[in-house]
Amino acid sequence: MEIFQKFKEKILSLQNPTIIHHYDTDGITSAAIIYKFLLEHGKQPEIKTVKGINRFRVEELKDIPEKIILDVGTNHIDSLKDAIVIDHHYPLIPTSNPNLLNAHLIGIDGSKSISSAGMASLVTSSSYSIAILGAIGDRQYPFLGKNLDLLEQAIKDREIIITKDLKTYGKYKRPLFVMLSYIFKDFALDKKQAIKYIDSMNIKQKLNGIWRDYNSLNPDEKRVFLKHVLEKAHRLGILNDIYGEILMMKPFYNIDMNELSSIVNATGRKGKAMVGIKLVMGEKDALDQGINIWKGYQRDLSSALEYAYENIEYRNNYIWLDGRGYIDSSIIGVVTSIISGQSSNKNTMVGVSKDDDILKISIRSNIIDVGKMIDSIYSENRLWEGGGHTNAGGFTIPEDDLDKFINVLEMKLSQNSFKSYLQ
Ligand SMILES: [Mn+2]
Repeated sequence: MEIFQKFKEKILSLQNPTIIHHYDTDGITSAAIIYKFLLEHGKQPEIKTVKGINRFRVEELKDIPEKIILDVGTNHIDSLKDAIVIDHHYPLIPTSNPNLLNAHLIGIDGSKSISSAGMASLVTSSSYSIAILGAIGDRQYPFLGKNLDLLEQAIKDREIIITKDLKTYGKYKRPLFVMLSYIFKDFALDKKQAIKYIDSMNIKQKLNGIWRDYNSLNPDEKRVFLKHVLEKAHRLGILNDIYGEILMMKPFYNIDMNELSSIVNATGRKGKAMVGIKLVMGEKDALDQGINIWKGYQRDLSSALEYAYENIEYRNNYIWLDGRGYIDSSIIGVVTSIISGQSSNKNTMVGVSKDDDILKISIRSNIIDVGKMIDSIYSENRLWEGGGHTNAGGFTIPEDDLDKFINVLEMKLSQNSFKSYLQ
């Protein structure tokens, strides 16, 4: 489309651009695509990573000259002075700013069929595999529409290969028993059982004192190992969850793209997005750094979950988690998702965390349409910025407004009202 060419020219016309990007996988992959493209055209772009843009953050960003904003910014473009925004989030406010390239405004469904990384790859006509990694990060599968076109292009260019294998985490650089603890609950609770189980297959678990990983097994060992693991998974009814089609991208043919996406996501959330950017640009050294960051992120996540389990409150129509001061705003969303998803009952869960005096509120539900309820609250109070989809969404509000916010939320969730937001 002509519009992508127009934005290609726009970003190439900048002298010393600053790339401002969202800190998740899609934001990082978008940044990598634009960064790589600008480097190839002799520019030296700066990079700035943000957790999000809300009206409190606009002030610190608006005076940066020659901004290219990726995977955030649609709703603030008019206050961001000449910023070029490439995004796929649904615009909450009507705008006809010529510097906004938003999927929804050019007839592409940005929630399902393209990520910001996909938009960036169409602008630069490059990096189709990185675009797919962005879509995986935003959980846009099965691939539809533009994502499917990008995947086909990446396969044609031999940037992505598809094969069948374990879909689990930890095939690269994690001991076999650790990898199995991600698959089987009994092994998660008792790692010694996992070690015994692998011993029973006559597979050597250490080489020169170092634990071996799945990728280092020879074909015979792999066959034996898979036979046992797949049988166990079949007995437990989780075979399709752990085995099937996987995607791998150049030059990381020993790690699947789902896992790569988790690693990249962790780099951003731990304040090391540059490692993620170098990683998706294909620097092999960055992979080991990324894995170490991912391990640290997993530790943060388990201590946040521990805190959450001890502190959740079952209120009338929802589960409440106040993580202020204990759970980082980069983690509250995933913690809320995990706890809400683990409950066998239908539930709505609300988690809150704090950045300075701004609160991040995460809402998850399998009863009400979260996006619909958020839109309704936002339409009544434009100072509480929010957005979401059917099952997940959230708000950014000033801390002083918390009591008022809870009142509004409880009213929306009350017996009389919540029927209008059913999924
Ligand atoms: Mn995105």
